[in-house]
Amino acid sequence: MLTIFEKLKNIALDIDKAIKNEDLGYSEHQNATGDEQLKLDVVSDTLVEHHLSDLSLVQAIISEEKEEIMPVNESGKYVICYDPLDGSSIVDVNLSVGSIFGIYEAGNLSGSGLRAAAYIVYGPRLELVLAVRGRVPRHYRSGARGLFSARSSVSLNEKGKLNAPGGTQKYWSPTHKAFIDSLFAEGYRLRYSGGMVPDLHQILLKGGGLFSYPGTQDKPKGKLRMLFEALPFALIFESAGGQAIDQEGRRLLDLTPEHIHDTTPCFFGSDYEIDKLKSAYGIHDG
Ligand code: AFP
Repeated sequence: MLTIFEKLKNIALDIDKAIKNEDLGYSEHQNATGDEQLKLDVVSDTLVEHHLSDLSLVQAIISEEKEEIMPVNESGKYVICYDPLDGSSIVDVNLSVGSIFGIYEAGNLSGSGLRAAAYIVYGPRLELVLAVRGRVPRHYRSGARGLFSARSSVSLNEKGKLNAPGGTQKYWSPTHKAFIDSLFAEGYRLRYSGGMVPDLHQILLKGGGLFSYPGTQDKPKGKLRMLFEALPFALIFESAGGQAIDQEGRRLLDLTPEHIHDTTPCFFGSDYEIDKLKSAYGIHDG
């Protein structure tokens, strides 16, 4: 696993350089879910592929930008699912964006098969958060010589102050709207950039809050992809002492996608906000 983490640091440095220097225009392609691909999406995907495809530990890689699974080494122990550049729609206006990685047991592409997860934040600083199942996530930041040094462990308080509500409001259900309004009425502050990596990173480092991307009238199954986005962040939130559930109150880590590009409604937060969400949605534990 350490070899994979070392590779992620190299990927972070390379994609960071590409974001700063490469053309921000569109390529001529769409990705597997029909989104227009930026040239930078393609470059980032190629960089990740280049770094991960020479690891004997890796059986296959699955990219948000690729339709199919890409085999690497048949006897590898892990399958790595990744979103090489999350936040394509905000990179042109110079907001922070990220990369997300889920490291799954080969043969078990599901929440229960997720062994470790990581994300990189390309912001004013380059940062990395790594979580191995059963251990508290670690937070790293790059320094003057590009080397990553450990900052601290990441842990959530019982309750936070931030509210990051995703999706188009006019398509929210009345239940969801009433719930989001009730958090603001309690004093929660709006923090939403349109990039799940910086939005969730902010909640994690500030000790709590809620990020939601519900099923909506226009996207009943939500927007965020299970293998590349929702499950990796679920592992990171649970490892930090928080919760991550879907709209029926199921732990995201109990879910299994039918297809590699499946999406799910998802909610990430500290205990207080997730418990409040469950009661607003009429979800009973057990
Ligand atoms: P893009 O990569 O197309 O910018 O999408 C980013 C994202 O998948 C995720 O990072 C955001 O949280 C979410 O979409 C924002 O979606 P809305 O704009 O619908 O709230």
